[in-house]
Amino acid sequence: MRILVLGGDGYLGWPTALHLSQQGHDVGIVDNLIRRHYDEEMGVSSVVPIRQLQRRVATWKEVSGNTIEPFVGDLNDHQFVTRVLQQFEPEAVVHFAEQRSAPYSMIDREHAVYTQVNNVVGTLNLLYAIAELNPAIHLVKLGTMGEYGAPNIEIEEGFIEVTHKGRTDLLPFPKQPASFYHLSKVHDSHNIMFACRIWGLRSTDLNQGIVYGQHTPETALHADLETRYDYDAVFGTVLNRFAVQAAVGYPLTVYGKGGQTRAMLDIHDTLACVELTCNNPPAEGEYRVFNQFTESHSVRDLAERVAKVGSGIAGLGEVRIESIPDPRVEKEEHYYSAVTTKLPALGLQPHLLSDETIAHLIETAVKHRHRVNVEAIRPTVNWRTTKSEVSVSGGAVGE
Ligand code: NAD
Ligand code: USQ
Repeated sequence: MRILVLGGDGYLGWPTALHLSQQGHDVGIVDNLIRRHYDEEMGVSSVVPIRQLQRRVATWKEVSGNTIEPFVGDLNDHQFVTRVLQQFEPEAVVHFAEQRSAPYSMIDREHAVYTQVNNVVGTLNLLYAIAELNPAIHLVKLGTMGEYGAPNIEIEEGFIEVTHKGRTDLLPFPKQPASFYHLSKVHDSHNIMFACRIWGLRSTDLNQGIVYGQHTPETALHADLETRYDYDAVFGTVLNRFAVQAAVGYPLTVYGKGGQTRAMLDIHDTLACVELTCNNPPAEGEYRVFNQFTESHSVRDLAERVAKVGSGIAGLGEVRIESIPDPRVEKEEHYYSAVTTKLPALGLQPHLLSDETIAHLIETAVKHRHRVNVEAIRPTVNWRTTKSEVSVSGGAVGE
């Protein structure tokens, strides 16, 4: 299949592109490299050094014999989007290319506006280009479990049957997102569903949980193929952050009571879910939602797992946990249960969180711990204010 991976220079897009290429698909990458500039803006960088896109692609050709075609440009530039689709002629477009940090979107007005414009307009440009050039293209869109929030009822897979005043309908599951970033995903979902309805497009919205892990079979083949590993308070996600904190002797930063429970998955399963989805496209006009996660954990449980594993690693000493005031506005103790049946039905074999995976993450961070800026660990973005002070110096766009 010819598959275009948008956001293919990012944490998930790069290993997904490698995986699809390794499986024999013809892969192209689109990215405007903005993620590397957020690092400069925030004064941080990935714990594991990442190479420039051209070098990554050249090394992949040397290692695998496969070509990945890179297109550098912005999805907000609709002429660029049209040109790339015309040139590459994809059968599937996997869309990872958005600003994906909740704290980044909550820094101030400018960052909220940037996030929503970047994400919503980029996706709209893509929908128009697909409708005009080839409506048969399968749009595989990365959404997020956070679109649903944490309701006090079970979260269904995209839709819920509602009976109201004696009448019944299947309706989109209610959305209660917890940041302007998560809201951008909700807006995207509505736009995609509408485009499928009016133009007969076909799309799968992958409502993905929080991803953890850094190695995949393909990234492990060469140091130039490594993907990002973020630990800072703006772009680091919770389990990856805890692993780096354990590696540098920083007490694990549990926000508030730590009862926040989230759907999660190993990075290996992200790659498998995307491939299964590409291989099983929806019908013309169909808009599907798959809940893409394999397990749920509370933040406190994750911290306890990391502390236990970290404390057993020679040279790290006892890993401590610290409860710090929650910089976000969110429920700190709540019911959480979500359905996921569609990806397992297509054959997903989950990699559940193991002590080995946690140890591997910590050991990877130990190897590169000289690169960690401990100042970047403490959260600086506060949901309760309209303007937060964040670090603005240093950082590297890639090595
Ligand atoms: P990332 O920031 O590492 O990668 C996103 C990539 O998209 C970056 O390389 C960036 O330069 C590029 N990009 C952003 N805006 C663009 C634009 N306008 N034009 C072209 N390129 C653009 O993020 P990630 O962690 O790899 O996440 C990828 C996707 O998966 C995101 O949509 C995110 O919302 C979703 N997701 C991520 C996680 C997670 O835990 N990382 C969980 C659920 C969903
Ligand atoms: N948290 C802590 N301590 C930390 C960091 C986070 O307690 O040091 C808590 C947060 O308060 C939150 C939870 O952990 O309750 C998850 O935070 P996160 O930063 O790991 O994840 P989130 O902001 O939800 O965003 C990440 C990705 C985003 C993706 C989302 C999936 O950055 O792109 O959409 O996970 S989901 O959570 O399902 O929406």
